[in-house]
Amino acid sequence: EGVGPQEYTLIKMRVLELKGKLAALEGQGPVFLMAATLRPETMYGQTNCWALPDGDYAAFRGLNGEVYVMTERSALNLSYQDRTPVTGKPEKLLDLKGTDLLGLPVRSPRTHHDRIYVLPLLTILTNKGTGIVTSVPSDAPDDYAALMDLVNKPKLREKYGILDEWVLPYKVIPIIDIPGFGTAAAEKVCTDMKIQSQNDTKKLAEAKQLVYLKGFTDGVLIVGEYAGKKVSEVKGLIKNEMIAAGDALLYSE
Ligand code: A2H
Repeated sequence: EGVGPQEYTLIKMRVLELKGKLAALEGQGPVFLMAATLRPETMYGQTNCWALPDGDYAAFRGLNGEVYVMTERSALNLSYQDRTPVTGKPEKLLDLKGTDLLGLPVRSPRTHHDRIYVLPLLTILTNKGTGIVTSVPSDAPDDYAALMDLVNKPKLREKYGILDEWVLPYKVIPIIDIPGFGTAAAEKVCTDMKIQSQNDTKKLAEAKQLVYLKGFTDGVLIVGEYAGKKVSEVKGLIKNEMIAAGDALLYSE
């Protein structure tokens, strides 16, 4: 990666039912999965969220009596950024595996659906961000390819215990128009490049380059209160509004 720190926006996704192992967090305060993104302006297009099934996660005491679920490494970084109660000492409440998170219903800011579900993404790196990723298949080629894997491969859903109703009702939501790419740029690029799965990493890296840059420089939002505005003009505004509303935090690493 480049020189200097990378700044992410952590999107706070409220867990709506403390199922399975998370039942141990009952009474500890509102529980949030903390998804790291570089594209806060795309949150209108979320269809699900991602965790790494084999990944190690934990629940930590956050600000204002809240609970944050993320990797231990990212919780430590966040604590040094004064976004946990004690600097340099994140208080761990519960160890979790990615498999404990799969199928949890969450409510995420600016999302069209009242609830979206945690699904498996096998290409998540645990040494980047929080290990939780939000899914915007209209604009992120990785998200589109991984969602199509789950839609098209019942065996894959079965392997991870993913119910059809967590996946199949959630279609790509057009949110940004990019001249030459249309309103579902990631879908177009994945189709044009014949990307077959989330493991098509070389092609996906190329696809990502293409739509990421174009989306920022030429993209125009087509939903929400900034519909008609260029992404480059409103990205910072949307990010700051979510932070002010308590729906997001800044995080650097
Ligand atoms: B982005 P960079 Cl719409 N492992 O958010 C793998 N990928 C991760 C991750 C991890 N541990 N943590 C975050 N990410 C994803 C939205 C998005 C993103 C859109 C379009 C492009 C895009 C919705 N997913 O990223 O390596 C997150 O996905 C393209 C670069 O730090 C995060 O932003 O450059 C991005 O990768 C961070 O990637």
